[in-house]
Amino acid sequence: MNAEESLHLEHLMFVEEPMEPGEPRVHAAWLPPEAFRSLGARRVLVHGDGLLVDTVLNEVSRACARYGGRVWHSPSWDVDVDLVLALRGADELPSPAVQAARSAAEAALTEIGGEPLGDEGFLLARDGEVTVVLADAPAGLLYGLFHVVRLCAAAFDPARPPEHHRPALRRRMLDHWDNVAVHPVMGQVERGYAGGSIFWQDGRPRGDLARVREYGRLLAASGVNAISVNNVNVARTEALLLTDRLGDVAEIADVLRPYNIRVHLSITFAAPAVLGGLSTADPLDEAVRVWWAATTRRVYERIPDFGGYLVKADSEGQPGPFTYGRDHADGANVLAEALAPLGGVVHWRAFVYNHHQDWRDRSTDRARAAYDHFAPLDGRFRTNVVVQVKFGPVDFQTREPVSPVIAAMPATRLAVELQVTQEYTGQQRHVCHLGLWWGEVLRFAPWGPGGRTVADIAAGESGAGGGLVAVANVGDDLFWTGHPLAQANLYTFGRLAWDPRLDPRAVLDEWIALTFPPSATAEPELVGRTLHEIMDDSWRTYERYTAPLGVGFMVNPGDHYGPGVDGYEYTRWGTYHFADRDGVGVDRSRASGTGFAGQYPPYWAQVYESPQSCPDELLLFFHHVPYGHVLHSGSTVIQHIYDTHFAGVEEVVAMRRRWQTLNGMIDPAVYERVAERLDEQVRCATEWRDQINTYFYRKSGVPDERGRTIH
Ligand code: GCV
Repeated sequence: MNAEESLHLEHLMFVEEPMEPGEPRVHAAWLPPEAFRSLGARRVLVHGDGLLVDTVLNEVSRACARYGGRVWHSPSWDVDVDLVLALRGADELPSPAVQAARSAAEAALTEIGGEPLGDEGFLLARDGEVTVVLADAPAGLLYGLFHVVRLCAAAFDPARPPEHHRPALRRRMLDHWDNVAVHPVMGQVERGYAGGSIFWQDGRPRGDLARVREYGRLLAASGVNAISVNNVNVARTEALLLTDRLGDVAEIADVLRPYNIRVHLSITFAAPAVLGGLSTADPLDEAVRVWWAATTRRVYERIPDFGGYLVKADSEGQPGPFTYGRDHADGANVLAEALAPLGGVVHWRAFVYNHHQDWRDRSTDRARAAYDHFAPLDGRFRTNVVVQVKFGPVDFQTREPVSPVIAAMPATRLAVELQVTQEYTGQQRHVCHLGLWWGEVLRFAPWGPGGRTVADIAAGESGAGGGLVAVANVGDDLFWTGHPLAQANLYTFGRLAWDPRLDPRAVLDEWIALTFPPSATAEPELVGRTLHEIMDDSWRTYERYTAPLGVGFMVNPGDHYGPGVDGYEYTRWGTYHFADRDGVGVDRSRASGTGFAGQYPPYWAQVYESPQSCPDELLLFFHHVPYGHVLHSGSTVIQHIYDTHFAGVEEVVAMRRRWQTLNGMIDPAVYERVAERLDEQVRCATEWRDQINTYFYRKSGVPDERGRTIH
């Protein structure tokens, strides 16, 4: 590619102008101007009013200004158009042709079932030469617009049958573990791998609201509709966001509102004492109750559509109701009572365990903790409490079983929490596309095959469930996520939260087509194929060179990057693998272990109970077995460890080779950043392979049957 061509590509892939004068241009992620080409070249009528309709109008106007189309805002026009985006409740349209198309779309809706479109749903239908998007509410129009963008020319295909979309999950939320003040150990963003925070800097708002607005656009285009703006570990400065610094939160809410994103806040349970000057934060104390009610009212005076509170209580040193002899239901309910009349929710995290465990004590099992704490409280939470459960019982490991809490609280609204930020999956230095993994989790049926799934539980009856939440992976990095390919994890989270039945590979296709638009990419087919080859299986590749068979936490303590096989083995964190000269793994059976397997409904309790029926990929999570134990795959445990670690590194080397074939075909800045990171991935994967293989060879004394180098 010559200099002029590369300048041209950069122009198409970055947002039009630097967001602040003098700032470098930020990568446009999945909304480059070029992704709007098909829409922007058409005649578009937007029909309806309101803040979100204005957003739609602005998006369409921007696209049309760039690509030569035209836009009208009804009702005063009698025009011929290619696309109508209309609110159903809005008046008749003056143009007979356009009104006819709109009526035809109404008829199509009746034909495909006539279900209400709901607060966020939309219909897309064709009538003759016109594409019509109908919505009952402005948010539906916004999501309909981004659907048209995603479909590109296909949205205008005369043969396209009518389609009705509405989100399966009502709340689709990202939690930012962003600190306002830089934390001495965790920095500006806890577990952040993409630079600083887009919201906060050195104790103050970062002040770049244009960047926040751009973030809102990206989230809306993926389907996300809620964020929390500060870390669940709440220190003194962050606590003040609830009161003295509420204006800073309101500013963010104002900027995100046009994208249908509601803002939530992590609060400290000790707030009545640390902010309110009370002598206690006991949830059953009348003064505490009054304080929460008054404080919450003030929040809503400032932010009328405030989402609610997110709370990490009695967990890893955060204060909570245990201090006062109360339980989690007491704690959550006092906040819920304050929020209920104002339409807010409490997201109360179930990530509660003893982080001062004695490694000598084999009777305590961290995997059991969330269930032991929360399952007995089922039915005690107010209806505006959402208990937020990490998808696995331990802590976002590369492979864990699905948390048994998800099936244990039928009378409670549950949200399932995923981790987009790659704390344990390569920290955005490694390609690790998580869509496939999340798809597996969401489709898991806790009562056995064919039964309700994790996604069904998060959706709840008639959408009343707690939804899906994930820890965000963005920062002030030029590519948003450090590793440009990690943008796909963020996009995929939003899309799966909108519709958990989507095939993650198809979602990746969408992301590729938007981020590397065919019209701006040399050899788009080759680029798409290569990206699939690199990304599709990358989570499994990561698993291969790191954590075999469901064993977790063989990482360096503290930063959790790179191999540290015994890093957590003699610590207080409850994360052990128990490798000795004979075998490895944690016995969590009922018969001889910690009994964790018994926390599942009968089908899975039985499957996980015995090493014979336990799936290979979770064997060491549930059982301590000899190195010679034969897996269902036919390999022994020790040979599996060797084979997967050798294979994992080979796959990473192949990824790097594949990436090199894209040199000159895509935006050079993206190319270079990914190339750099792949070098690091090869280095780090090699280190993993050699340390893990050597460790287990030294423990077991069993040589590799293929005689490869183990140190
Ligand atoms: C925000 C893990 C992480 C912590 C994180 C915690 C949580 O333990 O390492 O950084 O704290 O999870 O989910 O609260």
